[in-house]
Amino acid sequence: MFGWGKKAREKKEAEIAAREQALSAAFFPACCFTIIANDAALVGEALAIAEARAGNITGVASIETKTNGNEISITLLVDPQSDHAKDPELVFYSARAAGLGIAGELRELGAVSIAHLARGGEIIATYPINPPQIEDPIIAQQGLLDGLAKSSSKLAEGVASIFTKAKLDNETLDELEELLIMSDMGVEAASRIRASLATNRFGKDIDEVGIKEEVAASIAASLQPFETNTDPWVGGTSPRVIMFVGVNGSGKTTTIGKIAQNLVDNGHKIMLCAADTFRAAASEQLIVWGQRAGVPVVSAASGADAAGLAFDALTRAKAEGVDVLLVDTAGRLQNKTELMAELGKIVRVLGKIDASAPHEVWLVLDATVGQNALSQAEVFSKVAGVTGLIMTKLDGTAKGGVLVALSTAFGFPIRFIGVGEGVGDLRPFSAEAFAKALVGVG
Ligand SMILES: Nc1nc2c(ncn2[C@@H]2O[C@H](COP(=O)(O)OP(=O)(O)O)[C@@H](O)[C@H]2O)c(=O)[nH]1
Ligand SMILES: [Mg+2]
Repeated sequence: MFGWGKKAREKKEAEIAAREQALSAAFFPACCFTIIANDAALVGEALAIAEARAGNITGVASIETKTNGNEISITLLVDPQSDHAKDPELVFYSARAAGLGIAGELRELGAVSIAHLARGGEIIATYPINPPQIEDPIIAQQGLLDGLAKSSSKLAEGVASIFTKAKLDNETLDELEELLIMSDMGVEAASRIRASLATNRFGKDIDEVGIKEEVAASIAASLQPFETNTDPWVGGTSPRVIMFVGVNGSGKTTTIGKIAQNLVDNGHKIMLCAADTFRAAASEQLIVWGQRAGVPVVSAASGADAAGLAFDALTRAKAEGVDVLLVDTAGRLQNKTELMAELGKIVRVLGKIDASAPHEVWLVLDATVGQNALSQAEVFSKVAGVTGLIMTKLDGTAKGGVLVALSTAFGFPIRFIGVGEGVGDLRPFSAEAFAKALVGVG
């Protein structure tokens, strides 16, 4: 009796084991393309394009196709025994990138979206896929503003009004120190400059030009270590991926546009990625800059997954032999947690294609925010691993002195300064030129 019972149990266990094995050997879904043909007559053509592309995506072992009226769905299946089974998310991102190709070929025939699927086939999220728009370049307007001239005036005027005595005394030094602090340079740098001036000129004859030169030299010396001579566009793996971070309105998109044009003019092959998918206007603005420079812009509908888009862009950039990929990002500081998660995900996903990407993360800061730049630098350096600084809007009334405080506090190399809205209004950072302009000496 017991023997009979044991056999039945063994049989049942063997059945379960066989079913489990069959299940684990079965291909599982990673994602699903949904293609809506514009016209019932176009379904066959759209299906042929999509099937041919979908079958060639990395990690895809097989595809399942269904049509329902004008709607085609193509599910991409992964072999559980393959390496890709360990990272189905990667198959999804590769498929998203391939989806751009499908969307590009479908143009007149239909629209495509992609759903990210869990192993059991449930939909995790659905994203539209839009082919990048590449149109004829238009001539960019040159900025009319003349560089740093305005920004220097306040500090320059201040210095001129202080040094009215014949000899340098403590009272004059106090006033200078206060003026430097007021110009956002920070207490530490201001007292360092005061000390160097006291050492070199105390009790000696002073004249306005001489003092300005002394102050400028002292500022230049403190900024010198943050001037960088390394070429950020070459070296390491290709394409170089440079990500731009910073709060809304700091000048990221504009700076990317300026850099793109400069790189194109110098013979580099460039691609832009509009990973600020938060607002439609943000992508449109980058597309306009892309058109001016005549470079492709990888973009998506607003609300699309920024990390997925960055992945698509790098996949394309690699396939097309692009030298430099410039990635724009959103900067909603109001919700730091979400921002951190999004920027972190972009970095992680780019690293799936190239472990060293992004090669640079540049923090774009608006000079007109003064001391606030310090807290922005703190947040972004924590979130995104900043490798360099760009300060914009130094053509206005801004006290660019905060750059001195920033360098002292964070030690980031300073890459560029923005001195206007036009394409030509970007300068590589030079400690000496910056210091002289700030103080107003020629
Ligand atoms: N005057 C001046 N305006 C700038 C500069 N850089 C950017 N802007 C302007 O600042 C505004 C916000 O720039 P945008 O690139 O959209 O900032 P984002 O939100 O960080 O991408 C735009 O009106 C730009 O034209 C600059 O160096 N000087
Ligand atoms: Mg922007």
